[in-house]
Amino acid sequence: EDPQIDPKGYVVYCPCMGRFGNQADQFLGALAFIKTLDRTMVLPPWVEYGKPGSKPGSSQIPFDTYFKVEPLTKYHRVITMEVFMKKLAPKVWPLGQRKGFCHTFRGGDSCKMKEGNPFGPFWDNFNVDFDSYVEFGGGLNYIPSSSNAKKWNERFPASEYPVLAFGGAPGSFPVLEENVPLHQYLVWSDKIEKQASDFITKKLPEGPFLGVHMRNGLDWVNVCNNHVGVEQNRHLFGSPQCLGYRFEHGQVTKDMCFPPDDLVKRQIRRRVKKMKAKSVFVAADADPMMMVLTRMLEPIKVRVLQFDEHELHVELAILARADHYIGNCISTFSAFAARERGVTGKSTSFWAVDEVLDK
Ligand code: GFB
Repeated sequence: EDPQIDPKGYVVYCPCMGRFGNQADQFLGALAFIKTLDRTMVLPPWVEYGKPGSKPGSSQIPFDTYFKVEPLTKYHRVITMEVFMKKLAPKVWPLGQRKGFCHTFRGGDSCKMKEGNPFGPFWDNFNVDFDSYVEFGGGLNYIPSSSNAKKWNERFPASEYPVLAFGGAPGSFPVLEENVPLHQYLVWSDKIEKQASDFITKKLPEGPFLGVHMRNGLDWVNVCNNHVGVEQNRHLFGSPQCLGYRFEHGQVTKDMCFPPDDLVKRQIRRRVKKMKAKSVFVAADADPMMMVLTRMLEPIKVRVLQFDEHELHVELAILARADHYIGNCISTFSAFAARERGVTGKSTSFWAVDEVLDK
């Protein structure tokens, strides 16, 4: 059955900045903003880069590959981009009438929404070309407030502008404090959930398990070397999650960003003892320190495991279910699992800030 047309209009956008953790942070902001506009949110595919066997540039993975659509409808009206393009675009966003919106034109009268990667491949995936562009300028922004929404709707009424298309997510980065609880509407798809629970029941020994996330690849080393300690009271990616949005718990440190091996070992050992863990589940972008950790924990009969397929969504779903979790405060990837745990009141701490949030 074809979906009904929403007379209040739609918002579509490309999650064109960052990888999964960044896109998820901005997703929550976009969801909140689009709700204030009272338009239907078109759920964009996730943009992925450089997976083995995938096409060069970037790939667009349908939203519902990883998350259920239905729980989001409890918060607001949503539709996947695949369904929107197939069933509704021919009526509400026909060829010849596709306008792209941006804050400021980039040369002439264009938002250049298809220039470069992932921009071009994203819209091409849905055969979208923009016929004209609209500059919304200084008075309007993506803050999810009713006063801002009123200005948007006065300037761009749905009757005249049924679809607002943005070149990037209309949401803050990192996620605003008041939008963090929206994470409750992000529920893993059955496929991801099953892989996570199968791993937990089949691979992890019975008893409590500690989940840890390590961010130690080269890109990250560069972030920590070049951006930590540059300025006081400056957040770095996900850092509000442990420092507090107003730096209630201090400043970003090098150890928080890139904890030395000794610190990682100490923090894991202490936590394992405290919670009487039977196993430690490690997710890492680069080096999961398997040998070092196994050597340390084998004598006390604690197993160290990772998810061999190295599939980030399954790893996040496992981390979310751990009895305790240690994440990297700066990483928005770490933040995803921390938010999900927050929804169910599960405890989280962070490398080198264990003391602060050690509940
Ligand atoms: O998710 P993300 O935006 O979080 O980017 P950060 C990190 C990416 O690294 C993930 C991979 O999307 C994954 O592709 N990755 C990280 C992992 N940890 C794991 C893991 O445990 N398992 C697996 N399978 N993959 C920031 C970016 O990363 O890094 C910034 O958001 C910037 O935009 C900076 O690029 C260098 O916030 O951690």
